[in-house]
Amino acid sequence: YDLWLRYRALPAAEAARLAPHARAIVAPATTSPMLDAAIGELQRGVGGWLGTAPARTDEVRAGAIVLAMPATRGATAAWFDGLGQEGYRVLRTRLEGQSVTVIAANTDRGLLYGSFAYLRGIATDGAQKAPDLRSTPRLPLRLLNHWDDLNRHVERGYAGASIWHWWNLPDILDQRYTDYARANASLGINGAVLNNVNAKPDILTAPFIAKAAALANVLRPYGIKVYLSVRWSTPLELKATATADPLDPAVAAWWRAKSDELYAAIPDFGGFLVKANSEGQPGPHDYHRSHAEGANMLARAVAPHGGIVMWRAFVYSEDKPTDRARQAFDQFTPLDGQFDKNVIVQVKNGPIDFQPREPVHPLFGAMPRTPLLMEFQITKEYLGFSTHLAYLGTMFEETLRTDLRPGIGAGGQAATVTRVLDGTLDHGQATGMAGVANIGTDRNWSGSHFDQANWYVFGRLAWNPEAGAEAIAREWAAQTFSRAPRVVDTVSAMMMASREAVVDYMTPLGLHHVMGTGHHHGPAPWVDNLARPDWNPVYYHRADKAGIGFDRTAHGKGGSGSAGQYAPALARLYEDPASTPENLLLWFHHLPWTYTTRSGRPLWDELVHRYDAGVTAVAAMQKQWDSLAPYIDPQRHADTAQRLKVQHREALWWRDASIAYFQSINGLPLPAGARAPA
Ligand code: GCW
Repeated sequence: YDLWLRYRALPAAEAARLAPHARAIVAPATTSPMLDAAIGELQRGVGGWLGTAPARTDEVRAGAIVLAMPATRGATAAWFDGLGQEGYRVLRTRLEGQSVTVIAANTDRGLLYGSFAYLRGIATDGAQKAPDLRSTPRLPLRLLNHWDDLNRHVERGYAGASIWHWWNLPDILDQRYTDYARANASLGINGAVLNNVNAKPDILTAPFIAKAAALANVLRPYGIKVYLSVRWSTPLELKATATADPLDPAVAAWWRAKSDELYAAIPDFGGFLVKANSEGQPGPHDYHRSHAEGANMLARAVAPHGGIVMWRAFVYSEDKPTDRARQAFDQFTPLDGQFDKNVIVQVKNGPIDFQPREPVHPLFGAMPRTPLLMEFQITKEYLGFSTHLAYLGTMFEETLRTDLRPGIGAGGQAATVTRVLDGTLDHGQATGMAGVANIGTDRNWSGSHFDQANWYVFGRLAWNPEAGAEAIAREWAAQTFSRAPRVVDTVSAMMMASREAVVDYMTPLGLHHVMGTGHHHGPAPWVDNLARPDWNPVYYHRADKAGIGFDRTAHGKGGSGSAGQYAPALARLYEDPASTPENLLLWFHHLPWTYTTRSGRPLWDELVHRYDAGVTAVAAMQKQWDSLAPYIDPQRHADTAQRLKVQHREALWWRDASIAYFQSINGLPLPAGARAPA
């Protein structure tokens, strides 16, 4: 339950190092809820480690932790240089003649983040070095998207029910809300969309606004703004208007009045998230209006209050059977430049749907006049739910570091996806990242202990997209399990290899969308009887007697052309199998089973080899985890071991079912040396 904020009693030697430097907390006299939250956390942390919490005082004394703002007596101006509104500096120094630890920031929000950074530093190094930290966030919007329904079901949730207890709100405030806010603040997450993008009109009725306002009150001291997902047709369904046409004045007036009502209840309300004309959701297309016309109408309703609209680009047509991977690009690029200033288009990391591996979404880098927000999925809809161990840090990092214009930046800075988000590539406006949360009422919050790491790494990368998945895995492991080098090395090694293992046993070489229909757990590459062709796995792998893969090139026979949606330098790579990264080979190409892969093996043999490698990697994780039994508490050790056992069984299932199915199509024998199906 404590996540990475465990604060257990320190071993004597470490406590002896920390105690002389954490004797009291000196804070600015003017107090605020955020400052109180920072002080409360420092007391909780140091109190947990040392047995007694340092008292708050306004007098600088030796060994104190001083929360300093520019007006603090004796403060050095240089501490605050370049910290902006959210950054912090932590250092050991002298103040008024006393040796102290300073946490410096321009704002109480910066002090809150600095306090958590100070605590993280001690939790990861055992108070060995004097703290010396400085950080500012690279992206302003660091958001969780909850796909939580108002009946507490969580869409694609694998960690219990929704933590939002809608029928007890607004009067009864669960302690979990505060602990949720603390965990997010420790990462710098500063916004939460409370409800599912498949939204219900009810969320905008007075009772639910009161409930959301009560949550906003709990989250505010931790620097977290509340946002809501809204259903396009809300005024129509609430029978307040006769249409939901965005150009109808009555519709616009309804949204304006609704926004005023929201801001009266939640003065710092963040804005709306919208899924429109996607998977059956209503939207402006129902009235022959564009996404831009729809988004702008809503944007104008919240603009007077400083609110934003996050308009999702997750769309694929119901009636035009073109390659699903190209449809968002086709629909949205013509709208570049048509969105109001306070609209941000929210784009999933890849063009299909949160697969274990996808190429980057072609909209990144293709909307130079529109700010784009990254949407990652923290909950593992397509990666084995909360049963399979898969650390997503490597996947997020792969997307963020993708060079959208390879070769072009030679000599300069690469055109990475991160630079689309921080605004330095094109349009100049920094946006951020949204993560579809994996949080629920399970005692461990995320379904499994290791899934806590995916919440953690999302938050840390949203703060600094260049932080490095491995460094983040190590600091998470140290805070969550133990600082013992053996534990940190082994746990982080498991994590770093884990996502590739999933790719290997589920969707090697660029295969995708071959999971069981609807629930998306387990293999089902054979399914071809669903209502829409683009829901069927066979549509995506296209295996036949001669070969396998989806031809997305421009020139190939029947190629869908989606490779050509990338900037020319990247498109060129993807157009040719020889230059396509092998891990995306079958995403972009339909190739004969005999095609020679980089290992020298024919494609069929390579595929079988990868399935095998995935299973072997899971067995290796089991061994690594077993070796840690002496270092990890029995409850968490056993829970993880059980999940790894299921993962191993299901990896075998994936391998054997996939191989058997593809053999039924190609009639090829198992390559020499491959393991016979278990
Ligand atoms: O990933 C898919 C899911 C749907 C989800 C949709 C979306 C909220 O299977 O459950 O709906 O994407 O992102 O809108």
